[in-house]
Amino acid sequence: MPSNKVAVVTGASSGIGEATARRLAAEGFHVFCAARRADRVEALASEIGGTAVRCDVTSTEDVAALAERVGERLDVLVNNAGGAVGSDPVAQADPQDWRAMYEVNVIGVLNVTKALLPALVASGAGTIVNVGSTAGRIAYEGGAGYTAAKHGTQVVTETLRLELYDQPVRVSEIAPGMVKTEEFSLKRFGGDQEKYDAVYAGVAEPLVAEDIADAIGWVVTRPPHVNVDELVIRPRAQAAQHKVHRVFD
Ligand code: 8X3
Repeated sequence: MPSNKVAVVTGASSGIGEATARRLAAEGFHVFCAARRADRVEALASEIGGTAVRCDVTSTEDVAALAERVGERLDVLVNNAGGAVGSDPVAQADPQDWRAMYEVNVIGVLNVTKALLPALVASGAGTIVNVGSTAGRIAYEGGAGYTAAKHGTQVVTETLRLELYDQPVRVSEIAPGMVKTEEFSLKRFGGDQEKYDAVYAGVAEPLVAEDIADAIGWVVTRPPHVNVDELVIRPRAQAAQHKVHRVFD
């Protein structure tokens, strides 16, 4: 179990980010829990003995303040903040939705990585884990804005690994498929509960946030010479994006 190690998790106010912050704290990390919603990360940080930082990853000022709080040394960065906005086909899609998705899923990763890279290098064995998606591997109807953004997350991750090949920093991507969290699909569908329910309908066991946190915990606790490039993780019921086993009584 690592000791005196420090991690940053963005988007830590709920879902995969929150579960990852808990998991890394259980692994012995001091976790900086970063998110826009200060009240939620404050509650989480006090529970796990971490530090809460109010941070919108699309704001360079917020990210600079995060880097300032973290200081000179950082062991693990989990770029988890991200998400989907809307599910319109290309013919009807709103460019504002697409810009918002690119901002958080790609520019957000850029902002936070740039700001924290010196501290990761200074640790002598840093790890960056970017939370991508199976949406960064495939295409599906109504998903172009999100899949384009998550393909971006994937390519940025790959590029970073090439650029840091001679640095003491590992770069990994976790690409989850169907994960049932309280907010992801609800936000995507603008709070439409029926559409949210339809995503998971008849799927007895979708992944949960803890399943992804478990994978991230494993990736970052491998010996420093082991770089897990990428993990694609789906529930057993989802053989492929469109191939989901649903059972209705
Ligand atoms: C979430 C996976 O299937 O909603 O990143 O695109 S999916």
